[in-house]
Amino acid sequence: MSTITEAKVIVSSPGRNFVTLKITTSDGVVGWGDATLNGRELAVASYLRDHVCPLLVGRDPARIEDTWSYLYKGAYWRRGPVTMTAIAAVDVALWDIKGKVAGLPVYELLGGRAREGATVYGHAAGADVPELLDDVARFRDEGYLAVRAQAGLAGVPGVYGLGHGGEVYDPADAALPEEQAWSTPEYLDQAPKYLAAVRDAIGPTVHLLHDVHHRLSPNEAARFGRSVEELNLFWMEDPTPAEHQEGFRLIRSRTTTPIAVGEILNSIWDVQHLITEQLIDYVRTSVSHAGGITHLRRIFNLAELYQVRTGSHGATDLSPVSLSAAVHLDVTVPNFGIQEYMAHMRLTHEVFRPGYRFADGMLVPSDAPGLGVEVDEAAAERFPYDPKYLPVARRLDGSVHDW
Ligand code: EZ4
Ligand code: CO
Repeated sequence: MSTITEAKVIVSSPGRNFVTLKITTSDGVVGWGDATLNGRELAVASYLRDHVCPLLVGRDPARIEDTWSYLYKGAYWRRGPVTMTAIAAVDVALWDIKGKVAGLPVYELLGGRAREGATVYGHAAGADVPELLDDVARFRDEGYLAVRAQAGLAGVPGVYGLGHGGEVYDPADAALPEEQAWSTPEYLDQAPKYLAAVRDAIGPTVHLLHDVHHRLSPNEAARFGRSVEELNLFWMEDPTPAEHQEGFRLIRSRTTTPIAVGEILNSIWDVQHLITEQLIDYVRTSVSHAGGITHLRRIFNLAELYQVRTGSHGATDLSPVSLSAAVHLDVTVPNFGIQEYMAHMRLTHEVFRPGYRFADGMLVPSDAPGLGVEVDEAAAERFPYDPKYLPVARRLDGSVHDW
């Protein structure tokens, strides 16, 4: 029997921080997993190094389900972003190994392709409307079929979704959390106007998405959804914080604008009522933060029963290892909706060499065995951990708001 001989955690910052798990077997097969939790990277690194890696050595790498249950039930302490990200990294690395052992890409192990590739959306943003329209046009020129639009609000410095002029937008940009301003009245006034300008520019059929980023109450979100109904958004994302799943019933009953939720949720239990009560249209849980391929597939299968489609989180804080795993799963599930795709920066690709490629508005998975992603450990050592935090939002009266 093949056994796991080593499980090693690599913390590296090629352009941004990533936590990567490398599992090696007695046959010399290597599998990769992503354990990056933005702004809380070292907590997951410690969870893995101190509490999980010692339990993996000697185990059969083929027993993915057993290892998943062992780590989930065996911890006693269930769910939560740190635990579920750590389990995800192990799970994804074991799927990578299983594919390499079988000589098959992971999507073949998951039942084979149901589509040629995963349609993706890119992130367009601008400080004002003309800048946003230019950015939207750039994505259209690059062949994207779907684009997310975020713009600055006049009179409100530093709202979510705007870059600082770097190569790509990354909100975790400061050694200590940056403080940004927020005004719900300005947002409710200005956002529908800039989204209307984008819809006008791109025509009726390009998919247009928007991230509210947890900023509204259920009633405000209902009002927002109504005010953009004629713009035919593909979705409004995270209209209100999702700890309160019942809050979505109010939004749902008052607007037909589709709703997407789940990037900060970690388990099937966190999305159970959102799905079974049909309170959302798209579930955004990801491979890396919701327990890996094994658990995310369960969430997607549950969603299929209720006509909820997938729309996984895929920002730059999910490493190319996660994105590879996401694309393998995306092409196999019947209820695929869309995949978020923020292309990683050049430096990131000095460490991670993913096999997926962008074509016809889709990410097409690699046909190589396993996940088809290579990680250059020597290159990773050139980029030590660099503390970076997500911003905090304050209302104009100084009180803390949801960021
Ligand atoms: O703020 O990934 O839809 N995408 C997003 C992201 C998140 C970051 C947090 O780590 O909301 O930009
Ligand atoms: Co989001």
